[in-house]
Amino acid sequence: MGWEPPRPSVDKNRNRIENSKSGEDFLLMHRQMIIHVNTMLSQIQDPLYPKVEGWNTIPSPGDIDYPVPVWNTAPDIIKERKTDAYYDNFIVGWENDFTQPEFLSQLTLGQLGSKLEYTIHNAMHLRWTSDPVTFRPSVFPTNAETIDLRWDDPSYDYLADTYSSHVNHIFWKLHGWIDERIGDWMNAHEITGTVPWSVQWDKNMMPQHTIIHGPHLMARMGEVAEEEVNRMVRVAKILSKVNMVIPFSVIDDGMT
Ligand SMILES: [Cu+2]
Repeated sequence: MGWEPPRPSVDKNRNRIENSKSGEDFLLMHRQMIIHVNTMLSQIQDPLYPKVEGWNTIPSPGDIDYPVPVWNTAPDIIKERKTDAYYDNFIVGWENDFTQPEFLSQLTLGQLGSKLEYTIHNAMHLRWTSDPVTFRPSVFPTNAETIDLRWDDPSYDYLADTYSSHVNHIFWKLHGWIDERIGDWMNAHEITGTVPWSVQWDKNMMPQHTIIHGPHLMARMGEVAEEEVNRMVRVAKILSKVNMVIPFSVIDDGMT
């Protein structure tokens, strides 16, 4: 659909590139997502969910509100991150570092984003994921239109798949926590005012006034289904090739 990071976060051997600006991309893209969602939430006006609120502290083992989902047959990398030992040996130390002015003052914003992404962030995604039961076949990004619509059902909210993780409510808890680290970093560097980004991330962002209510969308999908979806895909493909944001009138029409 044209979403593409402006620079890679890892090299061809999957080693992290900490001194590129990809760490800023990580932080800024997710901050834009949170702003976008908060705009939608303010229009929906659900008193039970007025805005995204991240974890203040990362839930410890045995937390009643955010238990670690049990998944006995999980791949080893996920199983390991779900253990109490992993929390004690890794998460506690990371959480401590990433909230410490002394640690944060040694890092550029890009280094902070890169370190966060590949340590505590990835671990939280895997730790709080549930068993998806069936796995979405991996599709090369340029063939995005071949992804079956069944994976768009909100019940597919696998936290370890970038296609669906944002549908899972835990996504907003953990990314809210990540987002707060930007403020900690600014305090550590005694920077006030706006965040000194050296990157931009607005090429393919949907306009902020766009809003789709779930039930309306579902009803509408039933009516116009394939033709409209195909048209949206074509529009998105064109948008990906131009360096500007065009109001997404196809979605706006009748669905807001
Ligand atoms: Cu994430």
